[in-house]
Amino acid sequence: MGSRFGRRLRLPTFRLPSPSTPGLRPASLRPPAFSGRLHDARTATVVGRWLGTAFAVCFLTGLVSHFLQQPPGWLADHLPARPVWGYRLTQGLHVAAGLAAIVLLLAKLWAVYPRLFVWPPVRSVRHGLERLSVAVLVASAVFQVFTGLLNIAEWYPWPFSFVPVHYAVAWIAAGSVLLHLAVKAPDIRAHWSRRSVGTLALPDEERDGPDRRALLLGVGAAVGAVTVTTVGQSFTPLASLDLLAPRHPGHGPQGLPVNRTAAAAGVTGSAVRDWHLEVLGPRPYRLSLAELGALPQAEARLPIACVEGWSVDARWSGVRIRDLLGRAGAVRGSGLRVVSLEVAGAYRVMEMGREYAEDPLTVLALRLNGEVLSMDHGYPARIIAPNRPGVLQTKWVTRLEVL
Ligand SMILES: Nc1nc2c(c(=O)[nH]1)N[C@H]1C(S)=C(S)[C@@H](COP(=O)(O)O)O[C@H]1N2
Ligand SMILES: [Mo]
Repeated sequence: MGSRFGRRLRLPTFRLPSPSTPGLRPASLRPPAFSGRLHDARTATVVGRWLGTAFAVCFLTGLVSHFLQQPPGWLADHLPARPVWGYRLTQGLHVAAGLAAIVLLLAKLWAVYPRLFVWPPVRSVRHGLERLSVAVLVASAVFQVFTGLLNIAEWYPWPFSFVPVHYAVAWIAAGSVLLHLAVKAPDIRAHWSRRSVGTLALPDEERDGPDRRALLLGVGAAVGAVTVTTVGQSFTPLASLDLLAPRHPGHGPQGLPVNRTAAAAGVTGSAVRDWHLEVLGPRPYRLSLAELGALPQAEARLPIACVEGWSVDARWSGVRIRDLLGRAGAVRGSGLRVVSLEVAGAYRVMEMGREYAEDPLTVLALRLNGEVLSMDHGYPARIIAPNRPGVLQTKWVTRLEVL
């Protein structure tokens, strides 16, 4: 025990290359050689398991978000409007898993970094390819968590458009994770469990010990701290602990956050003064705000669930979309295009498949939590639909077109 204790506390030792070390490397480039358990394959496997799980959650929920936002034609009419909180859950998980992945990725890189600097850098074609795949894996993983983090802070210090690039690199990351798992399968199998046959056969110093348990506990605590201080942005019961997330579910006009304000969207008081809703279909018509308000009003308790991870429930009331479409002579099962007053912007025009258009909870909302919508929440009228990304909950609606 005494000798183990001693080894555990030993600082990283700087070993001179032994005669068997292949190739001599300039001393200035020589990395430390570690003799503890923190940089071995078992640590890499345990942290890798958590990181892999977080990445898998990010990838799958990211796909859900992608297909809800940009469905291919054959899918658009089959996207489900239930459960109403579906997107709130998947996107909340996407951002929470992405934030946890930052901590896990740093821990994983720290655990394996001595291997990233092996000398000589390439020993054979096979070794070269393996290292190339690790380079792609590290670059794409770092890119995804970095761009994702900056996106939730709405900071875009890059020349490309976030959504398509984040989506494309997700496939590169997923491919390189699978390749990495295949290449490392023997190591992963050997170190999967503390009781793995492979592990028992390892030298004493590679087995689990208090140092590794302390490291893993620390990483787990850091993940827990990041999660608990941010997840309240979408998981309302923990809203009071939401100290680090960019958004707080209760902060904003009418108790609801705003991403794009009316001012930012160029929607001014004069633009909405003589507002009319135009509905285009077999029997087109126009309604003033007063006429719209005089139609039968429906109420829906639905969340705004932003792609950036924040989400919050609210009580919306207005006219059912299916009633407005029926009045225009739309046949059952028609889709819908929605156009905003906003002059320019990626979310000025939105299309909605039939499951949403027919849903009794899909409403052209005039009121939020009992009050007339504020300008920032889309006055005079905005879309609210169940199980939809926030970006598709179009504000300042001026025209509906039956498709
Ligand atoms: N016309 C228009 N509608 C829009 C947006 C926009 O930029 N333009 N932003 C969307 C986004 S990203 C979100 S999350 C929701 C937020 O709604 P809120 O501002 O009322 O909370 O509005 C959506 N509606
Ligand atoms: Mo959003």
